[in-house]
Amino acid sequence: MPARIAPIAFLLAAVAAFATHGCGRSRQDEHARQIAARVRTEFLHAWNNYGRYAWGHDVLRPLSKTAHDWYGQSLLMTPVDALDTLVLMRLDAEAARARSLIVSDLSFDRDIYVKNFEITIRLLGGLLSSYQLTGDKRLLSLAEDLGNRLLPVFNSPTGLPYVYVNLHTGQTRDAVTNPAETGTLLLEFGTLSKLTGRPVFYEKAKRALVETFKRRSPLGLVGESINVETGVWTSTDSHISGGIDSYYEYLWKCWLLFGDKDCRDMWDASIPAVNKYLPDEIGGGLWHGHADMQTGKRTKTIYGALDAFFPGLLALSGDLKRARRLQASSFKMWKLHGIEPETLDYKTMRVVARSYRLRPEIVESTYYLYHYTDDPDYRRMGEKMFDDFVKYCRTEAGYAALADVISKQQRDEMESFVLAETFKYFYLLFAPPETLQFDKVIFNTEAHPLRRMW
Ligand code: DMJ
Repeated sequence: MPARIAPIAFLLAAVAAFATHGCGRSRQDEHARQIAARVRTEFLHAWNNYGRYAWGHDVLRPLSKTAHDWYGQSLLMTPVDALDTLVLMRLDAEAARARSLIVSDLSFDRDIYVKNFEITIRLLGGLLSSYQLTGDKRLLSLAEDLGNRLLPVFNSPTGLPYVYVNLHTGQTRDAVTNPAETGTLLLEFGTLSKLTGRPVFYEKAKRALVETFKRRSPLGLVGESINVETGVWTSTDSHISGGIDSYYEYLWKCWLLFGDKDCRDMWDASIPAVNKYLPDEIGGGLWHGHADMQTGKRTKTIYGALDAFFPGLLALSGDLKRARRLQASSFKMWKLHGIEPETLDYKTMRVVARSYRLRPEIVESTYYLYHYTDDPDYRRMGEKMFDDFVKYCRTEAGYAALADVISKQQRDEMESFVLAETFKYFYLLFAPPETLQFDKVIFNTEAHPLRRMW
């Protein structure tokens, strides 16, 4: 090729490649929009059936088409958990109806013992994020009233919260808890402090997080259960699964949301131990198992639906290499029976706990990984998961958990997190990025986006 023609040919080839890539990209985006629309339709199917059979109650039971209230009287668990998803999906009429139900019917002055952790992540988190999205001050007043009623949980000798508190009397009960329940409060309580100008919420929740961290072992690991009166561990099993999971999540996210350096220091002091003692390399794949917090010895080779949040957290904290590898294992777990089990022995690849509770964690991680890598494989992964989710869990009246991922037998359960989290993360994975500006928010552990403003 003559020397003068070479640059022109190169330029033309580059333009053609760019056009093909651009074309491919817009086809992919168009496909993604179609899936986002399907997710929205399916979300609406679940929401409308909640409305038809369980309006005003905590949750819908999708097989019997009945309602269930966690504590015998309703705290509007589903509407509060679902409201910000309704807003993000631009389901404006439904959001307005949910909001008016909440402001007219929700009262926390009730003589019932509630679980502090669940009420904080679902209701306090839901009210705060919906307040920030809508500007409706009544939602903030409800959040503050709830925050006041939850505060007595911290009145233990250690400052670690009791498990239950009576919303009317302030009495507490159940001293044996775990790091997830003691350490997954600061995003919500801290946000409440910032929005009300009352530091007490931040201080109490932060102390609980610090007191948990202070009790880590010399290796840097925390255990699975702890007594809030003595501060002594009652189980030394360490892992990233249920009971510990979101403790790590909040160490990092509280640094991001509040710029609280103590949180970053606690994360920095904790994550090397997690990366050292929990990972297992099996057949070229990376898994995370259990180890004893004192000795670091492997105790179980179990991984499950709850552990699957960890790739997302790794990605958020900048460890994309590990995040990608662990996500590949989560997806392998999903594909084993066409939908993920609650737990799996990754050494034998046998299912240990057979249920699928419509959990969001694997979808959440897929969303984070797609955001950070822009790799279309993560959308393909998400599409496969969404297809399976619809295929096995859709019912005439909503979405039902599976009692058994092998037989695909359904169970009469649709937790509020299905609408708060599972559908929201599916939607955000495929929706245009301007639906929610990722870098402007931090999701609490129930997928309620809290605005980064401090
Ligand atoms: C949710 O309530 C939260 O994500 C919590 O952190 C863990 N479990 C469920 C969803 O699986």
